[in-house]
Amino acid sequence: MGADREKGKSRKENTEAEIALINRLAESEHPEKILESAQPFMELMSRYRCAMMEVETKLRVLDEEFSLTYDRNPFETIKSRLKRPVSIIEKMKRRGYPLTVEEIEKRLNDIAGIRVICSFPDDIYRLADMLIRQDDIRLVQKKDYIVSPKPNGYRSLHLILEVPIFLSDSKRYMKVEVQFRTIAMDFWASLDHKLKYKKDVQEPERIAAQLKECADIISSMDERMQQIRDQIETGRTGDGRCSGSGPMEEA
Ligand code: 0O2
Repeated sequence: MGADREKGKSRKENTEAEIALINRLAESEHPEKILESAQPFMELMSRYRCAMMEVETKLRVLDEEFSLTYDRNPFETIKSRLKRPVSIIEKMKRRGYPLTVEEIEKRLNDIAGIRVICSFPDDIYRLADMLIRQDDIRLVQKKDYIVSPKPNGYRSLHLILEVPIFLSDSKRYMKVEVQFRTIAMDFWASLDHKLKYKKDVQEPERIAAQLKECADIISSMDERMQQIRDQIETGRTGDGRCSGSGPMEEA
């Protein structure tokens, strides 16, 4: 009974603290500084960091095994990042969601982000499939911008995954966004990103049109490079026939 009263009291104090925090955030010129110092927010970010480490380790384990099976590494690099508090606040505000730790966790899929850069498009799908098939991973969403590129030419495979993290007294599923791209797609996306964030660009429409053209070139180049790699690995000719005689089996 006394414990219940205590629990009720601390819940009330939590709510009051949350309201006070939201008010301070709304009034402050640097809300990210306040959010950074808030304990529940810090705990949330720490859980995302753990989830990111989990997925990154899974990818590195797959890399190890893949390189033995296929005699090459499925990816060139992995980059991990936690979304900055200021970007979290901006995205929540832009979408009109309340600024609470619970809402942040519920609404945003990309706080923990991993970018996997592969050499060839088929390695992207092979790696993504191997990851999704793991029985502790839940696939929340798959956006295939390689099969269906964005109108500006953006191409990547995006997965939203949930991965369990084991804390001292509980197990929590946390969301991690994994973006898979080829080196060429990544090269394109970084230039496109500059266009998005640079304010004083002259003739942005013309630049966007040039970027779209480059995206198409990159797409056929990725395909061509993959075909050449297949020819090197299997001894096929460029027109899809084996370099030896006899009928050709389909890839
Ligand atoms: P940053 O700075 O890279 O983090 P959702 O997150 O699922 O609620 P959203 O944001 O529409 O909805 O998801 P989507 O379309 O999957 O895109 C998320 C991320 O993909 C972006 O994150 C970019 O990293 C990347 N992306 C998507 N479209 C483009 C594009 O046209 N060009 C480039 N360069 N990157 C793109 P952020 O938060 O926008 O940016």
